[in-house]
Amino acid sequence: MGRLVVVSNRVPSSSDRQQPAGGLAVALQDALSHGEALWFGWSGQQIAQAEASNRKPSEETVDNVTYATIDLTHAEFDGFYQKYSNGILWPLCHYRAGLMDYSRKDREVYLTVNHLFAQQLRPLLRPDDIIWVHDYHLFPLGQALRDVGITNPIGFFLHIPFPPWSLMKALPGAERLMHSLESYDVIGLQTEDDARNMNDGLEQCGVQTRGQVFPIGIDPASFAAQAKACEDDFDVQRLQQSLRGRPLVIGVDRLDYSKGIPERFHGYEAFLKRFPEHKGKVMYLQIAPVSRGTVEEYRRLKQDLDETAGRINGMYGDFDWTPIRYITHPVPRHLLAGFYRLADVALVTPLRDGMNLVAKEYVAAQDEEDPGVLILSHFAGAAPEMEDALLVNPHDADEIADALHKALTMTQSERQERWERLKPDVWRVTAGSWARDFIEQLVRVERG
Ligand code: ADQ
Repeated sequence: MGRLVVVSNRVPSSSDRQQPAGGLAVALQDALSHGEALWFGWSGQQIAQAEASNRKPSEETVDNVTYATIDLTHAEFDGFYQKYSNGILWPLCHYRAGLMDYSRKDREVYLTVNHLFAQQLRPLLRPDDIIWVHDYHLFPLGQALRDVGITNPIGFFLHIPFPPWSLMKALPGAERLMHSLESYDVIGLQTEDDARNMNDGLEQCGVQTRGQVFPIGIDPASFAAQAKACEDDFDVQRLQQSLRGRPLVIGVDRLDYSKGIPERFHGYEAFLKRFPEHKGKVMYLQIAPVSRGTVEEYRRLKQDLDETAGRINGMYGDFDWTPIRYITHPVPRHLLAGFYRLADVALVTPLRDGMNLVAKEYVAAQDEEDPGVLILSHFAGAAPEMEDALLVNPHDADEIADALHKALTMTQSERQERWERLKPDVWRVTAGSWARDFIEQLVRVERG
């Protein structure tokens, strides 16, 4: 096999690479460690239009991996990243067409940046490279690479859901987008539902290619070891002492409307109302670092959450008890692992999610003698593999309330049985196996 070339919107910075905080960097760690590799994408830097004409990728090689990045102009960042990727494709793929703020101009910028990626990547490519493109920012990159003469095998993986064609076609130019997918040799999606939706769309548009399912996982062994090693960490101990023997319910999400955090707060409120015996006797910690804070919809969400948490704390709290501890800054990964292990219950209730790695991390972090309970939304991509979690409809506050009560009163033996049944899948489908399976398919294409 030739070199593996990964293309994603963002390339992790050198500090992110030293301590990858989840996401793609962690998932690809294993795949990038075998042989020579190139990772190409946006640097995260913005430049003025005047500096754009003589742009060239800047390259940095660390061990066997070369990281090549380009800067985007302010207008490219705005149209490609903020508006089209995060203001149109993200809501639409999460079944929220109503939040889509479409403009033809942004679509043009999106296509232009995809062509820019192709032009800038082309001189760095070798004839025997295999190319792996990631996520919705780069749907048309395969086509753009073919347009500049690249004939290498190209794969595409979509990390987020793919909606039914009846919804997807609300996107002006959706058919063109589906046709552009024909340039890929392998297309990967997270779940059977996503693959069915995409394949139906491809069929309706008369496109021959088809998507396949490659569910993503975590590195459970190292995550479990990290969680255990963190038990005595100063900050984990601080959290434990602050609980004063009360059970801990934890939520960990990027602050995003797809994660269902307001609905979760309402579920917790319904729980306090309907099961008052838990008042003052439980702690709910929600960690939700601000993401995409410059997009209007995300600002509105943050305001809504600030208000809802404040209202619930004001209404149900007491002078010695705060119902929701809510923080909007990130927590280092090793501490997260320790917090998960300490938590008696995890609330993972997205309205729609490609996979949701937090659910898998929570299972991996548990103490097998005394595991906690996972409450998981039916609409997380992880749900079909995790039927022994307490599965809930996140839109139903009472269902979340019932699940919380059930989790907090569950016997130790039931908790153990459920966890024993959740564990094998988390250990079987890992980040490493996901990347290996996908790359194997691409290599098969290369061999013809
Ligand atoms: P995300 O939407 O970012 O990813 P998710 O899979 O839950 O969602 O989390 C990715 C990583 O970020 C996890 O490793 C998690 O620990 C970390 N993370 C989340 N919240 C955090 C917090 N508050 N503090 C610190 N770290 C936090 C997208 C898709 C998902 C899909 C992944 C991978 O939206 O559905 O599972 O890609 O394909």
